Amino acid sequence: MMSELFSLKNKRALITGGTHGLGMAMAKGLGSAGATLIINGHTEEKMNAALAEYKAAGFDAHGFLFDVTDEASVAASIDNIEQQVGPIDILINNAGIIMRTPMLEMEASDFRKVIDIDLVGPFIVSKHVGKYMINRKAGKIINICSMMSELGRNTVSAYAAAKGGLKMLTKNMATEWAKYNIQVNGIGPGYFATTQTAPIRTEGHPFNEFIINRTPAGRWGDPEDLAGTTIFLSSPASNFVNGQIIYVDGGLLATIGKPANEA
Ligand code: GCO
Repeated sequence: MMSELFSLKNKRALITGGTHGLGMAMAKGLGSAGATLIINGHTEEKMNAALAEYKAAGFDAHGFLFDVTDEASVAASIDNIEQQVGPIDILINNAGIIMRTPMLEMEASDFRKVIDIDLVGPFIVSKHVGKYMINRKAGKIINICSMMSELGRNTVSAYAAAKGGLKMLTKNMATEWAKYNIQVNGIGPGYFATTQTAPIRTEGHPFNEFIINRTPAGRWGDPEDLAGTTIFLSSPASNFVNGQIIYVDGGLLATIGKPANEA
């Protein structure tokens, strides 16, 4: 049945960094397909506000505060979730930060911090969720990659290195765990209208004009544009899809771009 192919009824989805932005948009998409939402965040205030928003929207949402880079905290939290809420069927490794600093001005400690959160974090969380999925011989893991998994850009060296690494970690996890009926894939969002891009998206900001011109769809992504791909990679519809990165980018990666004055 087509409807069952994309149904997440009776499934539980853990979304790291699910208190705002793209994480919240993807979580709401999974909730709309029937999933119970398990939201990770790292500040109580943001978590409480997010849970209120999810519940107001009619979603069954549970919140767990833990730092994705703290392996002891991750291990304990995943055990708690499995016991208190139930088996984690879907993991969305979304939590991440960006620092926009020219390389020569970037401290190695800051470079390491971005790598730690954006790449080592997904490794740690996947390890502790994955061991349960392996025991159950079923699971869906989606790593949130980026245009920077494929392209470089001035000032985002650490973020690009992390997101490029996350693309390859996705392929390696898919290789190791496909035999346990765990499908590991990635989503690469293009340029979306979120708080993370707000500083480079304001009206009249040169980057705002650049992205609108560089993206064939001629617009920034709306976080809701990610729901369909997230549901697809979390549902039975993708049971033979492994190690793929689906770019939801309005065509950005498909083109070399066009002159600013060309329609
Ligand atoms: C930037 C942006 C990008 C986007 C996204 C693109 O500074 O270039 O923040 O990193 O957020 O990652 O896929």
